[in-house]
Amino acid sequence: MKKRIALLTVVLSIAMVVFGGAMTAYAGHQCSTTVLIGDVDLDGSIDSLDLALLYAEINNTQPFTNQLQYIAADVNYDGAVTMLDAYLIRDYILRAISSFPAGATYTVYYGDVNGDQLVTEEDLRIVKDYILLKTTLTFRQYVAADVDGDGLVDSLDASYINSYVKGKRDHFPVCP
Ligand SMILES: [Ca+2]
Ligand SMILES: [Ca+2]
Ligand SMILES: [Ca+2]
Repeated sequence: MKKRIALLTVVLSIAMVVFGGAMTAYAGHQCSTTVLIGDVDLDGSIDSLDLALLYAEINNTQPFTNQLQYIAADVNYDGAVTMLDAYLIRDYILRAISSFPAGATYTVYYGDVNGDQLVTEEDLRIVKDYILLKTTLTFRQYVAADVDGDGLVDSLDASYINSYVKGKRDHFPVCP
């Protein structure tokens, strides 16, 4: 029995070193947030409330207040929030389908605008181009670029990303 406990302790210690190391590397890497696809009100479950909010957005009676809602609502992953998404969420609630074309979740890596899961000069360039009206951002890029989480992508975000790329900061204001 004692041997077993000793063995368990060793295994747990190894696991802690391995996972602890991975978590440290991850935290130093960058922060992220994961959205449940179909969960339009971002409350963690997919139900008729999500469908109601989606209809309100499509009909322009009550536009989304959080950019993450667009990511959650675009369940067919075509880059737009339309009735096609509403039909799929309805079918999901009715259990006619069990998954979405966009998958189960989507993870936003803050500062990573080009989607390579790194924050580099390339991301900074895209954000600067957006500020100068030289390019547009998809809503997935928009959320990633808003590194201070104020709902806008502006020169403040660019300066945070610049500091991050230059190694002068190791996290963004939006990170927990
Ligand atoms: Ca929900
Ligand atoms: Ca869509
Ligand atoms: Ca911002």
